[in-house]
Amino acid sequence: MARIVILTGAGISAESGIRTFRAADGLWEEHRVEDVATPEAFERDPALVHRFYNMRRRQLLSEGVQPNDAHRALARLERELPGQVLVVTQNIDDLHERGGSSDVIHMHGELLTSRCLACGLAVETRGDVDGSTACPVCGVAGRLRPNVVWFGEVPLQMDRIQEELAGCELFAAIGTSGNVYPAAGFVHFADSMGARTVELNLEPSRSLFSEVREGPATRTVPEWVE
Ligand code: BJW
Repeated sequence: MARIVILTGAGISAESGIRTFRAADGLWEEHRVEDVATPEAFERDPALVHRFYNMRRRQLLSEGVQPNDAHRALARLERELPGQVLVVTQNIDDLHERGGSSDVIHMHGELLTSRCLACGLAVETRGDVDGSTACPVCGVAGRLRPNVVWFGEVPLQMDRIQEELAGCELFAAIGTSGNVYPAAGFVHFADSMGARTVELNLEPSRSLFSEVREGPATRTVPEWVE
């Protein structure tokens, strides 16, 4: 069990060039994330939803998008305290792994895999997907969906997350607005189980944290880790 559980959100990747969801510029082609990140949206207009994730996958794989000092600082913390640091990320990018973290839970899924609705397997996806793309495992065409957790779906590895939150000494939330549950409720749960809680955010969420450090993640996270 980890002594330190760290929840990260879009804010930790913002300085790597990935847009957050709820900032003033958070709209994509005039759609709010709540309108494209649902099973109903995918049923209604799969081409639109594929376009959204294809655009984000291309951006993530572009040369300009690299892990930043905040991702690297968390990896350093894990190296210094082996087995005691767990990162639970809401992000679907792979910047924690590229930054050097190894114990990472992607509770909202991963952009670089798709799930085949015919065979049920998750398959690596680095190129564009559309309504006719065939599954590389079972060969069935047109049944791939982004391997991400949409509104109304159950986030991944919740049993382990709950266990780790119940047993941790310190819970930190970095760059997340606290708008989306169940992640938004982790601070209350960890606090009720006796953990110290700290928020690192550009614009703090006004949730109940015992400590708040305000500023960009590339400054606050390395300072906090030192
Ligand atoms: C910086 C920075 C810098 C910027 N440095 N910081 C009514 C009440 C309560 C709950 C519900 C309700 N109605 C429905 C629900 C449930 C629903 C929900 O929460 N809805 C809300 C809208 C109210 N939740 C769900 O449906 C979830 N499932 C669920 O609850 O299942 C039931 C269940 C749970 C548990 C056990 C069993 C059953 C699923 C939620 C899925 C969310 N999916 C998305 C999209 C998919 C992934 C993707 O495409 O990327 O996940 S939505 C989107 O929001 C994405 C993100 O992971 C998620 C969180 O966003 P995040 O990371 O907080 O980003 P922002 O943009 O909001 O904030 C950025 C922050 O960074 C800001 O604070 C900035 O200040 C900061 N910042 N620059 C530091 N440089």
